[in-house]
Amino acid sequence: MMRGMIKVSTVFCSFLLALMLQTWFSENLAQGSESEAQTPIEAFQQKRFGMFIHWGPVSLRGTEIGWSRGREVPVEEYDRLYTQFNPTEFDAEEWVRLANEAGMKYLVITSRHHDGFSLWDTKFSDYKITRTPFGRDVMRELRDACLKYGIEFSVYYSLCDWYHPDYPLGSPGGKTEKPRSDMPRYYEFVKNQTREILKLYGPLGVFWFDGEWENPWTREYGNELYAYLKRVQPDLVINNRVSKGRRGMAGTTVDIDENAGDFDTPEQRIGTFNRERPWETCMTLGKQWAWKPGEELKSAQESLQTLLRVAGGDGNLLLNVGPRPDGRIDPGQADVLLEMGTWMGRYGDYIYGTRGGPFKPGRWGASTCRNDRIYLFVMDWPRFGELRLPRVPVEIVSYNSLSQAEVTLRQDLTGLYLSRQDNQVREPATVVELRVPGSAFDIEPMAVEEE
Ligand code: JFZ
Repeated sequence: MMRGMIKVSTVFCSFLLALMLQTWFSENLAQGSESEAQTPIEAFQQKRFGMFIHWGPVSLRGTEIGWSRGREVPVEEYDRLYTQFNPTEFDAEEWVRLANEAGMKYLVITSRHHDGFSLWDTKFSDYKITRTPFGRDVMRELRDACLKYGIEFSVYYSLCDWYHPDYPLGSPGGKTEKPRSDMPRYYEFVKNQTREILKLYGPLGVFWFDGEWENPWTREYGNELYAYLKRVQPDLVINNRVSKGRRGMAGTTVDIDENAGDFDTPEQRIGTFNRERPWETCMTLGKQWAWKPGEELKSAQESLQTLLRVAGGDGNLLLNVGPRPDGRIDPGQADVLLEMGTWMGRYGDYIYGTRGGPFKPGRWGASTCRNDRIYLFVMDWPRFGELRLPRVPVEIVSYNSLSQAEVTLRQDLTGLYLSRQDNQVREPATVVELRVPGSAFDIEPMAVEEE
């Protein structure tokens, strides 16, 4: 039966009543199973969309954080930038309001990147934000703003440090060796700083580690740090870059039983469909993580389609902004996020708290599901005729278009066929809701054949 009932008989009425009762039970009883988070990692997954922030004194030069030290910017000059760093326009609430208006549910700030500069008032280093002309504890202000606006505060922390004398490797890019390093003492520094962050600014949502790929950092250090921090904050979520399992930019985890980490971290790409292992794509709006003047940015439509394909793969999207040296987020970056937020304000409910699938993402689009609903996000209609989706082993009870586009769905033994009444393209997607009997999540995920 598709939308609208054509004729009604007594038998059909009783069937309809039974179906309505089943739907009511499936909606209410299943509610707890899919929309209330049972564990910290499930709560993380349900957020689906977060703001990444890469910021530091390097924004004065507009070059890449960490990586430009000893390349575009001589080491001595890079390390003196903090003496001029005075972002007087910084307003933590403005940043957090932007995240909120974009539809982002968590925020990850670079507390200390590969350049060793700390964005908080750490007692374990003098190379920090409170020793700049600005003098304020940025992380304290961001955390407080996140609490005020209901955005979960999380922290990026680099395990490599090309500035710190005890860390064996230096700039450019870890390609040099320091004369008198002391890795055991550096590891104690890392434990002290990470514990300090949890004590001063916790509880955190996520400790987002990075910089683990270099030789001085070992699996033993990573696995011990993971266990240590989980003892300090048991419900903390930690990514797979704390240990040595992360496989390059793909961000998946090798030897998952040997390498600590709660989720995979594909970078600058949409991760592969995976419901068994939590994952999060991190991505820049331009090409550079830290602010770069005049950089070309991805559009809101492209970024939304990335979010839909990531959520459709059962992943999260951590989308990055690089604030300016004066403390403001570039209006160009803010505009993209605000345009995303307008769409998310209307359709976000079909992304937050859903699971990916059952139709796997592709050029065609993506799908999410929750309880007895499947949400289709059609991004690429066939030039002629209908969009064919694989056959599902249940009868679609009803469907309706959640966008303005008028769509028609028919089902037969060969699959689901979706057509639209007009050729109007709806950016970033035409959204269609399907209702199925029972749990949509239980439908076996299927790939969609692309033309
Ligand atoms: C890392 C950082 O280097 C980068 O600056 C940014 O913070 C990003 C989120 O994380 O990027 C890397 C580093 C190493 C690899 C991939 C991405 N690697 O070894 O494949």
